[in-house]
Amino acid sequence: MRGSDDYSKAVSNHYKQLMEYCKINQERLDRELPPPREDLNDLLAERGVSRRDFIKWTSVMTSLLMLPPMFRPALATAAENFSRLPIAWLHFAECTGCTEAFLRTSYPNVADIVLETISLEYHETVMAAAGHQAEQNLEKCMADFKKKFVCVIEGALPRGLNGQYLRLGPKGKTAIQMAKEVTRSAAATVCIGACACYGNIQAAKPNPTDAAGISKVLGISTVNIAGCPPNAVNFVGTLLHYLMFGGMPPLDSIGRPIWAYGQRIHDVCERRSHYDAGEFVEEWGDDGAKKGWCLYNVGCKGPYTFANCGKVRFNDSVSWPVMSGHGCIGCTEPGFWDTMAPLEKPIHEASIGGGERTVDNIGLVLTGLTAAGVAAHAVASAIRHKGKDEEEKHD
Ligand code: FSX
Ligand code: SF4
Ligand code: F3S
Repeated sequence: MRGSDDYSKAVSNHYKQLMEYCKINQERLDRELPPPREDLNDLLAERGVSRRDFIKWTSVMTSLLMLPPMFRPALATAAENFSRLPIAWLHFAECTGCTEAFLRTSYPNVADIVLETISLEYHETVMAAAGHQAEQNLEKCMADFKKKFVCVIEGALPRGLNGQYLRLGPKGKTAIQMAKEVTRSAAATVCIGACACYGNIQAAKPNPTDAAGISKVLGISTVNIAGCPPNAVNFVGTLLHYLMFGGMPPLDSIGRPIWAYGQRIHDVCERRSHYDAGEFVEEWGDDGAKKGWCLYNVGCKGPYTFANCGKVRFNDSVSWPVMSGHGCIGCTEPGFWDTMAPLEKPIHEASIGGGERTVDNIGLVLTGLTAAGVAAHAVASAIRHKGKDEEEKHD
């Protein structure tokens, strides 16, 4: 009994300290960041979102970020400060589907409205400026907000022909050159989408441009919001954490925030009971498909994939791939597409472990890897040491 009392006391002290840390950080940001560009409360009212709905959303986000309810007001403040965080958003080798998915939502929820207030100092798809003027915007952002802005990157970096497959801007810089320059002056680098995180389709065999993800090409640590496209909630939540604690949330061993990518799709899937009962869809449209059985035999890669898609869903939480009847194709994992092919057939498990029903063993190994990643990252540590590491690397 005494042991459990001591434990509760230790937990409560830990959260009190974390709250203190959060307060200090929010006061610091208040002094350092520019004034809000948008009034979130006005915007929410304009879109018909009541204060009550906003409070409900802050409770959900607080619990998604694995924080106790006492952090809800601090999260609300972070959401109101979202438009104060300067962002330089770069596009390299990709389809722009990530930006499209974030900006074109038909039924914007609170996370989408918060995202609308984002302070984009530079974003090739949505800014009005072009050519030299656009480049000046980027240079101004780097000078005015040195080590205070966040660099967001969509797309992979082609390394072939000395980076010449992708040249950008009026000076024709290679994507690699541009990425180096901007990430060097940023407080943090957040990769949006599988392309920036791990290379994705550009890096699929035969990879003629020798493309790869940002972290691999530049040798820096990045926060990887994986997925093709990723869920806007995972991006917004990660930046809210930054606005609360001044650092990124704990990451797994491949740079993904644990709060969003710490669970295996297969372990929280609504069709899991059918997997356990051996009830599988064998062909599109068969009886099993009509009954909502497990999609493993038609290629579901949920057993090898870590993400919160089943929990947060897409399009204002309406659905997610498995719910709509197609298996997960593993878009949040490195090596997607190659390692997840064939997409509509099971992977031949002999090549990754052997024998029948190795799925559960694979899950245990993958979960172990994630746990190792968690242990390697303390809250807010990813960024605080980054500036120093980066300067050493680039010098
Ligand atoms: Fe990649 Fe995003 Fe997929 Fe596309 O930019 S993650 S191909 S949705 O657009 O980078
Ligand atoms: Fe769900 Fe796919 Fe796992 Fe089946 S294999 S339980 S559909 S995640
Ligand atoms: Fe991608 Fe699978 Fe989620 S395909 S969107 S990780 S369900």
